[in-house]
Amino acid sequence: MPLPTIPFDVESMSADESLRRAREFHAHLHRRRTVREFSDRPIPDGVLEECLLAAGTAPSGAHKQPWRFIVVRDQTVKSQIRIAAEKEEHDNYDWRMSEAWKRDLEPLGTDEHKPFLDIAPALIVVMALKHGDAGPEALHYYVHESVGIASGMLLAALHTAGLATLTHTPSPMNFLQKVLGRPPHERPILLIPVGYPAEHCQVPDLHRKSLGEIAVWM
Ligand code: IYR
Repeated sequence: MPLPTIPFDVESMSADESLRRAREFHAHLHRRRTVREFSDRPIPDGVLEECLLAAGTAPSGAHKQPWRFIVVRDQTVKSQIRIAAEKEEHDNYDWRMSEAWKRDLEPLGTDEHKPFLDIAPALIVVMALKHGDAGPEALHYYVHESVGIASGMLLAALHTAGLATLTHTPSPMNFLQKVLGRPPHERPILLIPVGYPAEHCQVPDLHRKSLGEIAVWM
């Protein structure tokens, strides 16, 4: 049975206004950077809640909303995550990653040490739900695509609220399920430390691809 419908509440604007907003949004997102040095300054009440609700507006396959966001603020749990992540990352940097991969990471200056997992006031673990909470019969569709879109919207929302993020991907990530005591149909996809950058935080001088490189017009 199709759902009842409601009028679509689109914001109408002039061509000038449209261009102005598009430019402003681009400039705003262009300032987002992955930050690896965090301060322990707390996040104001309510901000994470709103950003998660914003992420939850993402489109998803058959509107199944196949995501769950685990927000870790407890210092003991954060430390457990750091210890487990550093163990995996030690193996990654030691023997799991190819020489070419490590060369590609060199400009970013990453290594197996992850102090930000202790220091950032919150870690958001993005979970993909393989199926619904009701069981394997509650099918989900396009789970990775849906969760990827929601994660992008979450990063944009957090940036808009003046927060810094790090899209961290310790691999393999199954230790998170165990540390967090989550059920097997929740698969960790991303670990996002959130907070404020450390004083004098530096980021690599990256360059983003030009429009000519990222878009093809037909
Ligand atoms: N997960 C490792 C390695 C790593 C991989 C990629 I691809 C990056 O863009 C950055 C790091 C780590 O977090 O150190």
